[in-house]
Amino acid sequence: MDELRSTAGLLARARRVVVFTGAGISAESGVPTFRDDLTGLWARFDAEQLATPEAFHADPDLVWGWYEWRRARVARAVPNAGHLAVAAIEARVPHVVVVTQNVDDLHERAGSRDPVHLHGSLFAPRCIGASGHPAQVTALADGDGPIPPPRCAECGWLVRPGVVWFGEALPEDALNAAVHAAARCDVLLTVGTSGVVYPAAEIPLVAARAGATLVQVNPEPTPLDPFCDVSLRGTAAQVLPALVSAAWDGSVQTSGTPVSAPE
Ligand code: BJW
Repeated sequence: MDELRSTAGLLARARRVVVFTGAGISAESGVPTFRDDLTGLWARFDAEQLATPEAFHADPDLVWGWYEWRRARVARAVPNAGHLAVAAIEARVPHVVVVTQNVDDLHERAGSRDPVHLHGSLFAPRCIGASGHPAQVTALADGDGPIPPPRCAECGWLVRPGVVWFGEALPEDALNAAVHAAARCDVLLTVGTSGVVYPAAEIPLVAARAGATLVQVNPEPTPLDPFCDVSLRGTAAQVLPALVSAAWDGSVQTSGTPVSAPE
C-alpha cells in the first residue's frame, strides 16, 4: 500500500511518462497473453512457431486462420479498467506516450490518443509483395481452423497479417518514437509484459539508463525486475485504477519538487 501511494505521488508529479504495455494488459479483456497455452483447435500449436514468416510460407491457411480467429476474438473484446486507467493518465500528465507490443486495438478504444504499436496490428493486413502495401480485407472471418488468406486486389500476391513476426524488423518510425520517448521520460510504467522479446524489451532499459524511475505492474516476476525501482504485484485492471485514484483523487501528496524532465 505504501509502495502504491509513493508511486502514485511520483506519477502525479511527473511531466513525461511512458506507458509500455504487453499482452497482460489485455488479459482481463479475455484476450489470451502470447505465452498462455493455446486452446481449442489451436492447443497443439506453439504461438512462437506460428508467429514466423517460415510458418506462413509453409502453411498460409493455418497461420491466416489463427490470426483471423484472434482478430475476431479481439473485435468482440472490450477495453478493461487497466486500458481506461492508461487513458486517464494521458488525460492528467502533460506528456504521455503509450508504447504497446500488443497487436489489438484496446488502447485506442479506451481513449488513448496515438499508441505506438511496436509489433503491428491485427487490423492492418498487407500484401506479401516487396512493397508490403496495406491490403483491404473486408470480411471478418470467424472460423476456428485454417482459412486461405485472400489475394491482394492490386497485385494478386497473398495477403498476410500486418504484424511483426520473429526475425522481422520492427517498424522504424515506431521503434524510433519509443526510444525517443523512453530516453526523455521521468517515469516509465511497464505493464503486463514478460520482457523477453527484443528489441521491445530494451525500451524500459533505455529509460532506466537515462535516469527515469521504472515502475512495473505484473502479477508475476519478470526479467525486468532487477531494473525496476518499484514492482507492483497485481493485475493491470486492479493496480492501474488504484494508482490513478491514489495519484489524483487527493489521497496522496501531489505537490513538492517535480520529477526532473529534460526538455
Ligand atoms: C498480466 C496479467 C494481468 C498476465 N495484468 N499482467 C536479443 C536477444 C535474444 C533474442 C533476440 C535479441 N534481439 C532479437 C532477438 C530475436 C527475437 C527475440 O526477441 N526472441 C526472444 C523470444 C528470445 N526478436 C525478433 O525476432 C524481433 N525482430 C528482430 O530482432 O529483427 C532483427 C532484424 C533487424 C533488421 C532487419 C531484419 C531483422 C521481432 C520480434 C517480434 C515479436 N512479435 C510477437 C508476435 C506479434 C504478432 C502476434 O501477436 O502474433 O509479438 S512475439 C510476442 O511476444 C508478441 C508480443 O508483443 C511479444 C511480447 O510478449 P508480451 O506482450 O510480453 O506477452 P507474454 O505473453 O510474453 O507475457 C505476458 C505477461 O503479462 C506475463 O509477464 C504475465 O505475468 C503478465 N500478465 N496477466 C498484468 N491481468
